[in-house]
Amino acid sequence: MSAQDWILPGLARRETGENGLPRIAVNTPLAEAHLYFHGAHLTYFRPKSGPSTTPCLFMSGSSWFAAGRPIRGGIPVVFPWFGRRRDDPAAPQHGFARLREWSLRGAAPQPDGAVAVVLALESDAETRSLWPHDFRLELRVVVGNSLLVELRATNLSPSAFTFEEALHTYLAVADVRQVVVQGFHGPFADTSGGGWKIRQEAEGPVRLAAETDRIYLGHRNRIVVQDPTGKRALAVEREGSDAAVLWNPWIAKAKAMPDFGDDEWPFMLCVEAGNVADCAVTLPPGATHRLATRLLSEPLPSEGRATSRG
Ligand code: TA6
Repeated sequence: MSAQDWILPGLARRETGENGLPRIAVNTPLAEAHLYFHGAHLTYFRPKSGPSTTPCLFMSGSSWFAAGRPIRGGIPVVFPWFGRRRDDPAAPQHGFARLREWSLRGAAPQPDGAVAVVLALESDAETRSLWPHDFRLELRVVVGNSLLVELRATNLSPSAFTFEEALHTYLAVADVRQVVVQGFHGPFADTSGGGWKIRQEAEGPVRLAAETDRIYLGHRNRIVVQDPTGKRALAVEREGSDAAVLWNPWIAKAKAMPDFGDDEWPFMLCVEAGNVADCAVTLPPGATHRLATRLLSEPLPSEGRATSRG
C-alpha cells in the first residue's frame, strides 16, 4: 500500500474492495468499518469491545458490487424517494443516491478516539433528468464504540423541494425468528406484498414470523433488537427522523431477490431511519436537513427475556 492511500495515517485508508470497487477502510482501537464510494455505502461495522465483537451489519453474499446496481446489505442511502416512484415506475427503486459515485469531502479523528469520514454527492445533469432540483448530499460516518451515520441534504435550488430519505440499515442477527424488537408502537402501514394497509400494533414487543414490511409514521422512539441467539442487543437511535421502517423479506421474497441468498433471511433485520410518505421533508432554498441514525451493540437484558419497557 502506498503512502497516498492513507487518508488518516494509521486510521483510515483507501483500498480496493469487492469486485475492484474503491472503499475507505477505517481501523482504530475501537472499531473497524468499510465505506464504499459507490452509493456512499457503509457495508461493514465491527466494534472491538462490548457484548459482541462480531459485525453489526448484515451483508448479502450475493450482493452486486457494480456501477448502476445497489449493494445489498450494510446501510443503503435512500434519496430522493423511497420505494417505487409512483409517477415513474421505470425510475430506480429507493432513488439514485445509492447508485452514484460519491467523493471524499474529508476525514478527521474525534476526541473520543472515533474517526469521522465525510463523502459528498452533488446534483448534475443525470440526477436532474430524474429529479429536477439542485442539491448537495453529505454523508458523515463516525466510527467508534458505536456507529453514527448522518445524511445532510442541502437545497441548492432557487425554490423549495420535497424529498423522501432513509438510512436503510440491515442489522446482523443470529436468528430473526428469535429476536424481540422493543420500541415500535402504534399504527403502521403494512406494505408487505406491495400494499399499504394501516394496521395497529398490539402493545408490547414485536416478534417476526413472516414477511414483515412496516412503515411507522410519526415515530421517534429508540428501537432495540434483542438477539438472544447472538447474545447481544442492537439499539437504533434516530434524529431528524419522523418515520421508521421494519423489514424482513422472509422465505418467498428472499428467493425472488437475485442479489440475496435464499437462506440469508434469518440473519438480517432492517430497522431504518427516515422521512417518507406524509413525513417527507420540504426544504427551502439554501436550507439543510439532517437525518441521523446511531447503532449501538448492547448487552441483552439480564434474563435474556423481553423487557416490559417498550
Ligand atoms: O425498506 C423496505 C423496502 O422498501 C422493502 O419493501 C424492500 O423492497 C426493501 O426496501 C429492499 O428494497 P431494495 O430496492 O433494496 O431491494
